[in-house]
Amino acid sequence: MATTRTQVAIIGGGPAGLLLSHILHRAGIESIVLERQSRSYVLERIRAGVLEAGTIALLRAVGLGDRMDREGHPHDGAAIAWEGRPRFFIDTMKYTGKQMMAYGQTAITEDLYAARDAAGGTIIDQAANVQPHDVISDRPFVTYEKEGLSHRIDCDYVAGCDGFHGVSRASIPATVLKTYEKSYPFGWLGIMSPTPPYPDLCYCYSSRGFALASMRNPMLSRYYIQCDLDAEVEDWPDERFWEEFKSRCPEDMAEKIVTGPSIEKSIAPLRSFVAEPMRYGRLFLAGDAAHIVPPTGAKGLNLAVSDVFYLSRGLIEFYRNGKTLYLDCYSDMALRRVWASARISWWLTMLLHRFPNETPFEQQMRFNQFDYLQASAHAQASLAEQYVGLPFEA
Ligand code: FAS
Ligand code: PHB
Repeated sequence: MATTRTQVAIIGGGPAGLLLSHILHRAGIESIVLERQSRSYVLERIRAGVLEAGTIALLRAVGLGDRMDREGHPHDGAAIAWEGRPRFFIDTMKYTGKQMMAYGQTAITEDLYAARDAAGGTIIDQAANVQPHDVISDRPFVTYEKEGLSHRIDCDYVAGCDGFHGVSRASIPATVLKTYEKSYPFGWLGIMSPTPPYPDLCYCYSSRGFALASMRNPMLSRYYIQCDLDAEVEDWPDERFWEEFKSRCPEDMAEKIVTGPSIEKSIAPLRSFVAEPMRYGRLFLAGDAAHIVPPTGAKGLNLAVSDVFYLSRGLIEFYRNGKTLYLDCYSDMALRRVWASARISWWLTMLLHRFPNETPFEQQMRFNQFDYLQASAHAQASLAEQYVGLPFEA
């Protein structure tokens, strides 16, 4: 078995793993990223699209802001179009002085790959059967297979950035790990189309179900509609999607939707999931490996970024001055922000979707919640500060 050594072994080459490797490199700390898939496979996945203010600031601070600032689309908030009620705007600029940014996860991953390549970073793609070992000792290591050969990486720490279906969380004993989960009785059918997007980020509440208009760039639109859990992409030819989408938004908005062929179409189930603690010995979980939020609040990718902020701060403190204060409080600090994002994502999901078999009383509660939002500057300020992203620092 070929053996190498690094300071931090990172399992997973998505946004969390690549960003962690990038930030550690800038602090002179070595890492190796082990990614199960090929680079093209990782880059073909269509995922998040909206960045919180904290993510924007961090990407700029670590030298990843140029393309984002050139090609991203800043937003002073997001609109909520509610059937039969006045348009509402989550005005993050008015209440927090901060903006969101529409800039796709694919672009961020491309930027991260480019930065790691430029720095001579080690990303091992198509690494099979990656396994962390001895993580509660002070000499952990990771094994993997590639092209029929077995490899071992000795390290000081292991970062589990391998997403919801990864191996890292699964390697924490059930006697240690506590998980919390909620599944929603619907999914999101998303399409990407090479058309000029609707100008605003707009969430729509309709008696027919939820819809969302978003974007990636001036010629790339991203749209979603709530769909049944058993829906199949094949049941949704473009024509049917566009007709249904327009039927869920107000007329003045529907008129502005530029339809076109879809270049990507997929269905994602919605779930809330949190695993505690996010540390087990010298293994640290970050990103979807530790938590999943329904995309209604545009929080998933942004939570991965704040996890990496806390974890990189702890690792840098250790390698710079041998202290482990930030590593020791990593799980608590990350989880405080995880739960806040999990709650607002759940709250927006409950507010904006039609639930099968909901009672008239439950519908009235939803309508009144929206009316209160319209009427109260305090409620608007509270939603705005959570939507734009709570500060990373406690
Ligand atoms: P990722 O899942 O992105 O990356 C984990 C990486 O680890 C993957 O590349 C995987 O191949 C690799 N891996 C897994 N197991 C491994 C193993 N055993 N060995 C080695 N590598 C392994 N968030 C939003 O904010 N807005 C959205 O609209 C949105 N839409 C989404 C749609 C879908 C279908 C999904 C699944 C997620 C969506 N998300 C959205 C959330 C998403 O953006 C995640 O929050 C984000 O990808 C988190 O990044 P990572 O934690 O790096 O996890
Ligand atoms: C997206 O652009 O993919 C997007 C935007 C806002 C969300 C979820 C997804 O809440």
